[in-house]
Amino acid sequence: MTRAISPLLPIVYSHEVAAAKARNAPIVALESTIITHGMPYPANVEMAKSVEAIIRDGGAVPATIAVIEGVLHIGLEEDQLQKLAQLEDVMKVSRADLAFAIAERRSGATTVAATMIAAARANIAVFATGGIGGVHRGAEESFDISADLQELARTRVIVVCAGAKSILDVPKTLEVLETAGVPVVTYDSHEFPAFWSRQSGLKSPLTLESPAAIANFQKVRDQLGIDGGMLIANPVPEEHEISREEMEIYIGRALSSAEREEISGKEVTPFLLDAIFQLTEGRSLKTNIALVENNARLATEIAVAMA
Ligand code: PSU
Ligand code: MN
Repeated sequence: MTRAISPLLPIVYSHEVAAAKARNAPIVALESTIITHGMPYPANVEMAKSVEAIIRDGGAVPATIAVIEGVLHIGLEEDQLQKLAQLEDVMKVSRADLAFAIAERRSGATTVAATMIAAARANIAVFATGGIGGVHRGAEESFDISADLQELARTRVIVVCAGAKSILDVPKTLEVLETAGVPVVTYDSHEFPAFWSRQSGLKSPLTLESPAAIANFQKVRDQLGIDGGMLIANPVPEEHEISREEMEIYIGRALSSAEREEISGKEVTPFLLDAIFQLTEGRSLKTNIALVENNARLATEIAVAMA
């Protein structure tokens, strides 16, 4: 149930996104939490710029989404992107707090869930990111399940990711997606990927082998009147992957420090990512950047195929 955007909502399109909308050109949405909470400066802004360039090269227009001083931005100008990447106290904004950030004139970086809401309101059908949030290990105690999963169930956006990070409980994450009726499609592989690694040991619920097939699948969902999003899992390119066995060691250590330091709620994901960055001496970050770039490429091909 998408309500029309109120003309009073403070929303601003970047110049290139406004032009793309006017000529009905393909657009790919991008989140901003990955910039502010997922990677250190200046690697974060370099990643954001290279991902935008990849989307332009593929014949679509990038729309990085963020809230800046209470205004919802669909697409950022370069100076805005530079500034956002260096902000210290930017909120991490999900479904629960997107409206809060706007109402209170705050600046907020959008998670997968909040980016999907904004993209759907702006009629953008495809969104590229790194990894989605999911069911955390130990969720049976902590109840820590990302709002990203519910958003995938309700909001019609195709989210291209590299699978679920193995800091999560990946089998439980797939179970919740199945319960919510979210198609999980792995691109060109029968195994669901685990972000830094191509392998998770889990079979992918669905597999498709071309952007055209993904676009066609979405078309049939639309014809059936099935709303909600879908998740495309795109395995990290082999030359950039860190094996599952090796990652397990770092993840175990990162999870122990999180427990020791009593990290909870929204801080969990950024804390673990940073701990793993330290433990791998920066290799995890290189892999993270490579997989986001790879996802931007595929998302662009899907957006072009849908146009
Ligand atoms: N995975 C990453 N980097 C990130 C995130 C996930 O590798 O920055 C962010 C995304 O924005 C995702 C959010 O939507 O973390 C999930 O957070 P939570 O588990 O608190 O919902
Ligand atoms: Mn959480």
